[in-house]
Amino acid sequence: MALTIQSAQNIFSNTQVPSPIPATIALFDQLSVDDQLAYLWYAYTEMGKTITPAAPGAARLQLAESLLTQIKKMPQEEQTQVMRDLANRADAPISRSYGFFSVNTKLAFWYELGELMKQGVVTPIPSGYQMSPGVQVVLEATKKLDPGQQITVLRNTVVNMGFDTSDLGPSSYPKAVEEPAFARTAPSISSVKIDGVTEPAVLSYIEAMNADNFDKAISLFTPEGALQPPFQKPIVGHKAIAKYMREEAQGLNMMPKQGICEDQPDGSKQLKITGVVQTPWFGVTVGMNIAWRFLINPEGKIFFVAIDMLASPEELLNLRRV
Ligand code: EQ3
Repeated sequence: MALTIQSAQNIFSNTQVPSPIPATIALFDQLSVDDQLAYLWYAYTEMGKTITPAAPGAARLQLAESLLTQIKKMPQEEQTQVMRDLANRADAPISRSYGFFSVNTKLAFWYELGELMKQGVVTPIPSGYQMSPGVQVVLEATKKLDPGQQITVLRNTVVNMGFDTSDLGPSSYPKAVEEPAFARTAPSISSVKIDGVTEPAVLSYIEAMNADNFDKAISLFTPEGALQPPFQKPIVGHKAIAKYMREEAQGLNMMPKQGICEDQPDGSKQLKITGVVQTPWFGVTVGMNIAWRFLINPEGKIFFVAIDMLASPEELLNLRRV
């Protein structure tokens, strides 16, 4: 039987535990725009007591510089309006430009705005703002998450801001810019060992990703292969996966620990591997507990891999189907 992405998405589904991240984001989405901005400020400053992101390099900040310069020159009311537009995904000039930014440029933009807020150059909370009880509910839900889950909530809210440019025609796209490289925080491990797993495609995948060697990683996929990032739809085909990896997978440190491999009657293999991933934004200070679910075709190529955020550290050992 031919492999399909739809059936691949369900492999090991009965070993999965629902993550608390989407529920927290759903609570956030219900807040008014001013409450969302206030929540982000409180959550970020609270988190900053224990973990802080690394400052983005000059090259990355340069991509956001023109917007930041405009905002710095604005009176307070206008600054607040820009932030409301971003949170509202409004079709306003700055929100539209932001909508074209890559994920990491969006994060760098907010990182810098956060610094300007700490310096008192930009106002964090709209003047006369009264906090609604809903903010406290989302903050309490956030406190219960582990640091890896907290930074995922923050990241996803930042990614979802700005005007949705996906439906605009290619003629409106700004000139594509090369993603600046992240400096690696740890030397990549050259020989990967995963308890219970010897599948060459999987070991080579981790090795290539830990060296930012995306050409090598892509060559391990079938031409119609797919990669499904956490809480997203599968990204299909070499070209789309390569674009995604260059934008979002640079500088990651992947530390798979254990896994299982199940041979299928058609010669394909299904593997589930759990371990920890570090992002260059937080380096060794935050480990995200994740799972990779691989479907390897009979020729040893990756047909599908899903990356899932785990609900709890206990789930790291939750490999068997029940
Ligand atoms: C200024 C302030 C505070 C207030 C204002 O009102 C609003 C906002 C938004 C503010 C600023 C907020 C800021 C600066 C937030 C910054 C958040 C950051 C830097 C978050 C970074 C998170 C990074 C994460 C969660 C990365 C996760 C990566 C993973 C899980 C990668 C997995 C992958 C693997 C393992 C693969 O094998 C394939 C690729 C893939 C990438 C999917």
